[in-house]
Amino acid sequence: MSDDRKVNKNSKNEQLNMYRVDDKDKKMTTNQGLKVSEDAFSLKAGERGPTLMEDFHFREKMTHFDHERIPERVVHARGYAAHGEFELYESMKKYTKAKFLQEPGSKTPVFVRFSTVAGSRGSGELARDVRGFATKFYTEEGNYDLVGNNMPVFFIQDAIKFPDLVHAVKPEPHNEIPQAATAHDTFWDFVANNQESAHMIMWAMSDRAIPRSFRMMEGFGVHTFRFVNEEGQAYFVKFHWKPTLGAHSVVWDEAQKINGKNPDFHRADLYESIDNGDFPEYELGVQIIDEADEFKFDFDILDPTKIWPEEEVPVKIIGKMTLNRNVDNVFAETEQVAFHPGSVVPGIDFSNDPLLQGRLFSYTDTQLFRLGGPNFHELPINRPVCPFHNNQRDGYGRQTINKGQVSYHNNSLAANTPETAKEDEGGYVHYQEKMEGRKVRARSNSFKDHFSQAVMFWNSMSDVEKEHIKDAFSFELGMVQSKSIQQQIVDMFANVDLELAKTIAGNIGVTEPQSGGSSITKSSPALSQENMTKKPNTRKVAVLIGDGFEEKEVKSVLDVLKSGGVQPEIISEKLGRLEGTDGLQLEVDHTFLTGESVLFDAVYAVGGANINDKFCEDAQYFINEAFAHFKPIGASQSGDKWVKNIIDKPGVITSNNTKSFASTFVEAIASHRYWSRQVS
Ligand code: HDE
Repeated sequence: MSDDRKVNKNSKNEQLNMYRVDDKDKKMTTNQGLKVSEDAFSLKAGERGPTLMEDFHFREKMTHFDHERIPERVVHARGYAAHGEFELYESMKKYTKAKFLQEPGSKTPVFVRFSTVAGSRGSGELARDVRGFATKFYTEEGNYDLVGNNMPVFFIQDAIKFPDLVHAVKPEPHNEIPQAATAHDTFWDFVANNQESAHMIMWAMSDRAIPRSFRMMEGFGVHTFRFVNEEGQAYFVKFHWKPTLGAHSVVWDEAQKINGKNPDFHRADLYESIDNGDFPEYELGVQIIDEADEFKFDFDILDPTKIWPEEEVPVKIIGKMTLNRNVDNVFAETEQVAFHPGSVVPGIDFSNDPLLQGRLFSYTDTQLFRLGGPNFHELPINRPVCPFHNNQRDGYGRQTINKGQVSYHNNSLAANTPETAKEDEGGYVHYQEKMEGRKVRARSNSFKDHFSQAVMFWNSMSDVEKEHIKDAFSFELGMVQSKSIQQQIVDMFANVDLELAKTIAGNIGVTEPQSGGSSITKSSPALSQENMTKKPNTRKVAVLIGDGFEEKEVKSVLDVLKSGGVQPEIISEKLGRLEGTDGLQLEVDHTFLTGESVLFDAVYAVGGANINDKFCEDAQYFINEAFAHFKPIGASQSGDKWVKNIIDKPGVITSNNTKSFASTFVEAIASHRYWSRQVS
């Protein structure tokens, strides 16, 4: 039998090349290949007469346009994606026979799509929401999809509730309000009536729901999966992505403003970073539990509303994914990509998590509708890099031209081929888990503790993260109309922390719960973003600068910023060039109209000898807003007039009062935010 499954490292890109078309410098043709002589005037009966049916070019152009849209994803509609590669650090041979996890140094092409969940395709990207983090590994054994989120737990424990959850979170059906938001009655009504959501709600109310960048968020497979090794031995496994830049967030006021100023903020950040060669990187981590230890924990390891605390089950880092290539065409790749948690390779298997089990049905079903038939695996972005052979035939949009007479199994006309593969030939064999039980519509008692880990999450937050959670609840419930729902939620979260519940009750004007709280003191430091890597790399600094700037000082600061990996962008009253004291010219990137403070990580206030009052006003506004969002602010000698009132506050640095100003400023930028302005 021929072995046509050998693939090379760049095969996905090479495969895509077969489909890439560059229309530049070409003659225009119809879809039948006929050269077109006129594209601006339809064919008419006389110059002022009616358009003729005969105009096949007009009809083809218009018909194609009329059919350009496909249904958006029912959830995760707003997304953005990039290509990259995964490199293995350490062999996982002991735990799994998956080929792409065997050889240290081996590389596998990947495609990753990030998304928000609730909003429609055109919604703002800074919504308070979960982020999808879906990865397709194009392995030589077929596609493996790790379809995860940026939060490690989920709202519900059984997939049968998913349509209810999604109906509740989507805009309310009678008026289609609000878009991309959980801050409304039906969502919170669902929460109050489905207390299993408590842990996930704590995550959704935390800073994790408003990430600074797709490049700065963790990813989680959420469910418990199985690794199976060559000997047939199985382990429970959870997957983690850890961004090398650390996980960071914006503040809520900023998120809302960014949605107005630049609703494409996250996609632009990803696109530009890859374009600039600042490739986003995420390390892959696995938590592994021996089968024998399945019942050793104080939670059920199959419950998707529970994490395995990293302090109890360490995350083993096994490789790194680098996103290094933007898509060529968003529709063809990002929109048409079809993920499925059931796309696995030998060595990776499922657990009985009832949420996962339901997903295994839903994803194919949704693709059939969204991509218009059963041949979506033939779309260039979805094709595995290894060949595929079976007896499936026909259907809308079929591209493969299957040769021969036989399209059934078993057969003798084609010597019973395509033939099934034995396990030692790479055939996928489901893990032979021993099963027993009665058919019941029920949930295990071991899934019924809904609050212990919500409390652990709360215990693990820093003071400022707790403040943000209180504010988030107060905002969300402040938008809810029903007093009864507000009260039910406050009472529900009294089970997590009494003071949290009382604060929310006070803010939204409902009765403070008198009892509640928890005796659980367990915490998991790994859950706080405050404890994560902080780096200056790729942070954007707004340089507020005008004509006649102090050249020597500015140039040396900009050099240090750049060598620290920081990206300064020049902001002034008008576009064009600015001139320094000794003739140095700087090109302006944005005016105060297009370059708002919420779009930057820090500000460097410079000014110049020839600025006007308007510049001063705009700069002051810019700096005040950055200060209110806890951002580092650096001021040059001439810029220090704008920081007079805040000069003694944390994270405000001037070249007048700091010796090694530039490097101190870079450190300040690395620290992300100066929360002590809020809590002190
Ligand atoms: Fe999904 N989910 N989901 N989901 N999900 C979809 O598939 C579904 C769940 C996730 O960028 C849909 O192609 C059910 C958990 C991501 O294309 C749909 C349940 C997690 C994406 C679907 C869940 C996810 C989706 C909509 C409850 C994290 C976007 C369009 C059991 C582990 C993938 C589509 C992309 C998309 C169903 C719960 C992640 C309808 C039934 C838990 C990242 O099939």
